[in-house]
This record gives sequence, structure tokens and C-alpha cells, in this order.
Amino acid sequence: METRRIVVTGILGAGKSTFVKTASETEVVAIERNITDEISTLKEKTTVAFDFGKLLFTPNLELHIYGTPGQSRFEFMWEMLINWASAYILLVAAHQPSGFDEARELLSFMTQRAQVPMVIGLTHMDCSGALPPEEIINFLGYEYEENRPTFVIVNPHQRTSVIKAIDVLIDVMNLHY
Ligand SMILES: Nc1nc2c(ncn2[C@@H]2O[C@H](COP(=O)(O)OP(=O)(O)OP(=O)(O)O)[C@@H](O)[C@H]2O)c(=O)[nH]1
Ligand SMILES: [Mg+2]
Repeated sequence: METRRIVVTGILGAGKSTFVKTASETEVVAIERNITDEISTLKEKTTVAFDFGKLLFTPNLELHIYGTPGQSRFEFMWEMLINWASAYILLVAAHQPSGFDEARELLSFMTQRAQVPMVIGLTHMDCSGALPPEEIINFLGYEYEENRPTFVIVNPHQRTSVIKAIDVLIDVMNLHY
């Protein structure tokens, strides 16, 4: 049995905790707090440490899935989690262009620290105002097709969609299971 650590990252509200909860076959450890500041109108809770769940992807491959916090004030957690990661998925909310700059900075934080396989997962594609995938990928700094990472549209609420995104990541990892 092999074990791999998969990190799910992205800025505030991208859908990381939902993704981990949907993927996990075990009860998720979610370290969240009520939001107390100006963003509290958006949602009640935010991750302050990590989410942790497990998925037996195949009989020979167990995935330990960690969701990061979204806010940069918890970047010490980003650092710890990415240093452990076998691979990661960056979730980007497609309907929130105001967050793309921050997503790009987070991506740069991760790529500077980890040379591990990654994919980009576009969430909130079902929401009004969602931009076309090409535009978002360009915005994240991948104007040229040659250096473009694999991306996938994912709805963190839907298990088949989440499993498909993980499947794409496993493919990029070139794992033979
Ligand atoms: N409609 C829709 N809602 C989504 C999608 N992904 C996430 N959500 C919702 O977006 C909100 C934020 O999701 P979370 O999973 O808490 O996001 P997070 O990335 O863990 O957020 P932080 O921990 O605060 O950084 C929740 O209300 C989710 O139900 C999506 O693809 N479509
Ligand atoms: Mg969260």
C-alpha cells in the first residue's frame, strides 16, 4: 500500500474545505473558526489550520488530503503543508476575478517552494459571472500553451467531479496504480 499527500490550496472561499469533505471517506478533521471581520457576510467559517481527510483511491493507493487555509495570514500553514505535499491542486473560483491576483500570488508561493505535480481546479463555474477557463488560466500567468498546467473544472459539492479532479492529478503525478 502506497500513501501520497495531496494538498488542496486556493484563496478564501475557493472551495477547499468542501472539496476535502466531499473526497474523504473518513470523518474530516476541519480546523475552522467563525469569521469575525469584514468578510463574514460571505460565509460563516474559514479554515485557520487545515482540513484533513483520507481516500482509498485504489486498493494500493491511499490519499491523505489536506486543505489549506485561504488567507495569507496563515501562510505558515501553507509552508508546512506544501513542504509535505506529493502533489497539489490549486482551486480558483471562476466567478470572482477580483481574487485572481491573490490566487496568482498564492500560486507563486507554492511554485517557489515545491517542485511537485500540480493541477488547477476551476470552481464556481456554475455561478453567474464565471469567466471562461482560458481567460482565467491566462490571468494566472500561463499565456503560452507550452508551460500551461493541466486544468480541470470541478464542483466541490459533487463527488464524481471531485474524484475526476483527483484522477487528473494522479495522472499528472504519473502514478501507476
Ligand atoms: N455554487 C458553488 N458553490 C461552491 C463551489 N465551491 C464551493 N462553493 C461554496 O463556496 C463556499 C466556500 O467554500 P469552502 O469550502 O468553505 O471554501 P474554502 O476554500 O475552504 O474557504 P477558506 O477556508 O475560508 O479559505 C461554500 O459556501 C461552498 O458551498 C462551486 O463550485 N459552486
Ligand atoms: Mg476552508
